[in-house]
Amino acid sequence: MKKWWRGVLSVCGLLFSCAVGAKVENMPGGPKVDQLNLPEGVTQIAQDVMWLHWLLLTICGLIFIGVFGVMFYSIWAHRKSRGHQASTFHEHLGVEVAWTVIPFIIVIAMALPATRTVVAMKDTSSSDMTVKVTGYQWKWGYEYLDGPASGVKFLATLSTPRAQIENREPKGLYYLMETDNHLVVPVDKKIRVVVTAADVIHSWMVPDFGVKQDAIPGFLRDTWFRAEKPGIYRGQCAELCGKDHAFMPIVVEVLPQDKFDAWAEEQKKKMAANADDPNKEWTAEELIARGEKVYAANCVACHQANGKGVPGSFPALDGDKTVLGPKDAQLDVVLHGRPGTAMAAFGGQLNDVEIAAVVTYTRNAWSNAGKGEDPVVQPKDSVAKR
Ligand SMILES: [Cu+2]
Repeated sequence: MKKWWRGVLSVCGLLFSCAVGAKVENMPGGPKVDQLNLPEGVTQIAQDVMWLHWLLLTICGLIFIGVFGVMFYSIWAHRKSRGHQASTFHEHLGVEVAWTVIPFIIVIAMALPATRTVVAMKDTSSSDMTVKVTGYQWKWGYEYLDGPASGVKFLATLSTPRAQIENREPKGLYYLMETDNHLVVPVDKKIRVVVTAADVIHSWMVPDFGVKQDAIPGFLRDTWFRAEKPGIYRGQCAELCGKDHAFMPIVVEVLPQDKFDAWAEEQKKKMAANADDPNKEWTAEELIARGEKVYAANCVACHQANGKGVPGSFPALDGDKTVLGPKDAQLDVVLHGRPGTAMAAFGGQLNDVEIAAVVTYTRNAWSNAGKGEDPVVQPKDSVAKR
């Protein structure tokens, strides 16, 4: 056997054994193993998009074969060695009309069904429910504007453990495609989605719904879907939005109406129970315990769990002079961000209890404990600094 052939065989063997060893499975609601086609989808729009995709691809494929077939045949059949002479005619009315009219007809034939689907995608009228979606670096915020869950709002953050991301643990089935909270909607209802962003451009994409809408700061864009089957569907941010662009997945749970109503009731009760009172005095222990959770959900991606940051990109908080200095300066940075850097303004996403808790946490975590000024920051300090 030739040497190179043996090399090819061993590489193939290696690839095959990796594929077997890794035991990759289909991700329910997400991509399938070796999936090449678009997902079947659970909305009319998704099915229309799939049909259009194949229609247009087929037309383009036939044109490709036709044009290149004629070209290669002509080159082969009229080659010089056969004694062919180049013809020298100029202007041919019949040919010129044909190559104008035929492509025009093809373009119109392709545009008609495509336009019908694009118009249907943009028709958000007479919806049953409206949800506002806000893109943040790097998570999604959801707010129910009407319907049984009216007033319910929450953030959906990546829930894949850091240990899997840092290769300290084997990767799970839903690696980077799972969130702590799901957008929950009723089945067979027209859900209008109003999309915006708080920092940079993101894009809210759920392939199974045939939905992909840019989230642009300062603008409201809307789209819609009507999921025909209950289940969990997964998507991702589809507009490059910075370091953790790949870490802000979308999980949508479609429930039967009665289950959705029960979920809405439960969320409202939970929100009432968790409503934070910014006038309450908290103990240091309470603030630190709450702050640790806020830190894990909002700060850990850049400043890291050990507070050391990422040298050259994101500053350490462990031993940082703002964190150890007067509380007002740190509150100002956390509430309003630091212009010209990646430090976002968290005043719009977190309430005053969460802000005070996370600031208190950073002042008492790692080697900062007992070193700085103002070790305990109360929610009312955050209110005053807004
Ligand atoms: Cu994004």
